[in-house]
Amino acid sequence: MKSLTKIAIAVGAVAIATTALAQPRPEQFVKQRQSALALIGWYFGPMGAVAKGEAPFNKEDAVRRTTNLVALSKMPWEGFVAGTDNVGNTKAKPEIWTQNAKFKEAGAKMEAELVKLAAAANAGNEAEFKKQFGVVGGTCKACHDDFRKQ
Ligand code: ASC
Repeated sequence: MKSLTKIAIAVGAVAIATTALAQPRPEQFVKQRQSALALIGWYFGPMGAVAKGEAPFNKEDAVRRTTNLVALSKMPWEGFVAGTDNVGNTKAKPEIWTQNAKFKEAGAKMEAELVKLAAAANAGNEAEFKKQFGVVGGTCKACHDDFRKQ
């Protein structure tokens, strides 16, 4: 095979692969958002014991968790693409798309409150951290109440 032909085939293969990456299947969007939200629960949940005074405040752990959470909180939203409200085992309510501005606002609220939680952790401010944990939990709950099937 001529090398020019080989190059042409290689370029074509890369183009096909890129197209596949750019257009995930509906189930992959569901998996993306569920994975991000599961990780958010993983890093957030155990701090509840600290907020309740059942476990000691550990600055290093709080910083590690909230640093991860600030990054993770930006991720679920791109998985909520239109047409994925009835795919697989999703609990997404149709309101996510029919009231999309409200949904986006709820997500942005969680992101903003997590930034404040991370700031309290970085400052080693235990009292503020415990208070702000409750505020963040409230943003989780508010969005679940409105946009997640039980
Ligand atoms: C969590 C978790 C949620 C929220 C929610 C807050 O740790 O997994 O879904 O907090 O329970 O009300």
